[in-house]
Amino acid sequence: MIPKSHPRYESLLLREKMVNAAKKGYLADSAMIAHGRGEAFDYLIGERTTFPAKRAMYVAVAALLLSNNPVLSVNGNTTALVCDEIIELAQEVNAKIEINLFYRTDERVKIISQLYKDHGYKDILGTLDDDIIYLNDIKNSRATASRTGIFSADTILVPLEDGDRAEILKKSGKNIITIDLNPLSRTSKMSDVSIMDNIVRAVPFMTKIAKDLKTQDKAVLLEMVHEFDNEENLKESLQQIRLKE
Ligand code: PTJ
Repeated sequence: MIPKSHPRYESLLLREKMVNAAKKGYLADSAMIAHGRGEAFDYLIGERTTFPAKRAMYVAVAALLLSNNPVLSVNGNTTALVCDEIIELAQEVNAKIEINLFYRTDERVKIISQLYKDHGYKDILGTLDDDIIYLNDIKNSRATASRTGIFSADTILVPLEDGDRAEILKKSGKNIITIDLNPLSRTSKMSDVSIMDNIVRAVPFMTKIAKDLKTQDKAVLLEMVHEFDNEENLKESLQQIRLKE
């Protein structure tokens, strides 16, 4: 039991979520390392949502709302930290949720799909009985793409991953959004919209934005997307990293 008075209470709660997920058997062995990297970057931005991150979130939500078949891709870490919040966001922007794992095993897929079902989301994609296509250019387990999900999606949220998938999905004409505390990651650099924020702050904030943007004209959303410059926004994000008191 972590006392609320502990100065690192919020951060310790997240660690506890990760530990519990590991005990349930659905985290990758290296998930804690990835989480620790995230913690370090979060510390350096003052564990707050920065202005460039907010701007990116507005654009990301606009893009999701404009899409015909948006998909939120979830892995072990994302599920451990924001399972309920991802379900809420999916409902708000009318997106599908698909399991996509770098360290894919049948056992992990089974536990994660059951978890989403237990949390009230029945239509989870990327499961063992789904119609899965393996994307040729991705030479690891992240190649899985559900026929009705990632394979045919026009916009995909790929949070908490670093690798070649964003680039390959983008080359196939899809619009890619990431949430990644590391603005230097390959995925952040290759995505169309990169949100440098902790996923635990970003996803609920995006749901709030969606409630607001849903009432806007399509033309307004299109303008937001067209005006956004991810490279410029990432530069601004990098400037938020404080190396001095
Ligand atoms: O569940 P699997 O098998 O798909 O594996 C998941 C991990 C995360 C282990 C796998 O995708 C991996 O190894 O990822 P990387 O290459 O370590 O990239 C994870 C990225 O997420 C890093 O750039 C971290 O900075 C970032 N990150 C970690 N925790 C958070 C985060 N970004 C936002 N919020 C976080 N809480």
